Amino acid sequence: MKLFSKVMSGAMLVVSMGVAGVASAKTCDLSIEGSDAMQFNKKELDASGCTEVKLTLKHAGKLPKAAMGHNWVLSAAADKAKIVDSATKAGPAKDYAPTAAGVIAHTKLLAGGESETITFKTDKMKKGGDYAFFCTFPGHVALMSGKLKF
Ligand SMILES: [Cu+2]
Repeated sequence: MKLFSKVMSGAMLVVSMGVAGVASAKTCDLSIEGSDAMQFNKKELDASGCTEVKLTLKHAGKLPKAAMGHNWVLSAAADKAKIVDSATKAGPAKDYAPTAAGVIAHTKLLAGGESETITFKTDKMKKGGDYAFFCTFPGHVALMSGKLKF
């Protein structure tokens, strides 16, 4: 009887884990704005438990891209510096695109009044990992940087 109940509880555990795996597929809508004052309106975004993220970046300002362009780039915090460096090297002709390895997702560079929505999967991200989002327009990362909880 004891063995039977052990087998049964083991089987039920497997079944409930399978159900949880299906039930946990979740797309999350996140949004953030950049401003003419070189700021994001959020310091933290929460993607905990999201298998897919739909992120909208809105440039709420009015300035042109060449003066105050903003993008939204996501990476492990440890990769941030080299990604910002790669974007600076890409230069204005390539809209300071973040080209280094380690970019998990990114929008294009937006001018005032523009917005873009991107969708990305989180399957390669680690729960509890240290993830950063930032803008790679030269000089912006110091102010335009935040944490993505996962
Ligand atoms: Cu910016």
